[in-house]
Amino acid sequence: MASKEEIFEKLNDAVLWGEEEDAAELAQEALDSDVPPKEIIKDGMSPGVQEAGDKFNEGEFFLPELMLAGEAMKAGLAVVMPALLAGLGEEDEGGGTIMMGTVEGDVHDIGKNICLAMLTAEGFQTVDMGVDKELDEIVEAVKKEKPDILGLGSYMTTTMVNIPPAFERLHAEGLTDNMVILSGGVAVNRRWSEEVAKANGYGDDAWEMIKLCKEIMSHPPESRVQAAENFAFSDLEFKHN
Ligand code: B12
Repeated sequence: MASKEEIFEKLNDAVLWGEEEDAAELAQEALDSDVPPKEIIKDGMSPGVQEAGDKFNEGEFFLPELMLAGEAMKAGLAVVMPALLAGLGEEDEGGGTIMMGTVEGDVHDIGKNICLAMLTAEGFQTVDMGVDKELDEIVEAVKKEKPDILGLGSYMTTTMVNIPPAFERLHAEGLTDNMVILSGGVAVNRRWSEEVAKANGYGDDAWEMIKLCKEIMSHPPESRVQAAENFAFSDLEFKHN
């Protein structure tokens, strides 16, 4: 039987080279070998899609290759997600509603979907706002769902500029009194989230987002913003990352 490392090497390669069927089969092989779903996503597939992005950046990959890598990642995730969600309720109950969406002009959704699935698996109520969301759509969704936490994602330097106006608008409409606002995605970082977007928090990946959301929801509503900012921006371990 192949070792976990061998499966991960092949699985990351399958994602990188856009081999959908192989990605699904190898994800299943990892599950059958009792590798935890979270680990498969984090170490078995995410490095592969990341490398596809690097190759695209370096001019070695073009859009078709990028699309195939995205599809292969989705094929692998489709196999792993049911197992991830089957663990629902076994973890600590976090409680609270978390809504996530991708800002206008941006259709990347794999990272957001991983965050939402992992948060669901941790016992949070989750709402997927979708991708390419304009300001009005974000405001309407917040008014309708009244989440405890809103996470906006941007995955391109051309769309990150749409996060600050969204937060400003939500403030102006009085919608942030009982809601914590987070920013994330590969285009943004901690310092930008704090200083430019004026978010209450940031998460490098789904795992950090879960920790942050648990911390937020362990506080009463009136102290959640402060709790988020302390956790995301004051911790020396994370600062200026
Ligand atoms: C797959 C992919 C695509 C797929 C998307 C498929 C899909 N349904 O999502 C397709 C082929 C459609 C695509 C299209 C494009 N892409 Co693209 N794409 C990627 C790629 C390779 C991977 C993205 C991904 O899924 N990563 C894996 C996930 C797991 O990671 P993640 O998104 O970072 O998410 C994690 C964390 O960030 C965090 N997180 C995510 N969201 C949030 C939100 C909150 C609130 C928090 C707290 C945390 C958090 O948790 C997640 C899980 O741990 C990236 C490269 C990269 N390094 O990311 C380029 C990349 C994002 N794309 C890029 C580009 C340029 C494009 C195109 C413009 C290409 C073109 N010429 O048409 C188009 C734009 C389409 C559009 N309008 O949005 C560039 C952006 C460069 C820039 N300007 O910043 C990148 C960085 C590639 C590169 N290195 O150049 N892309």
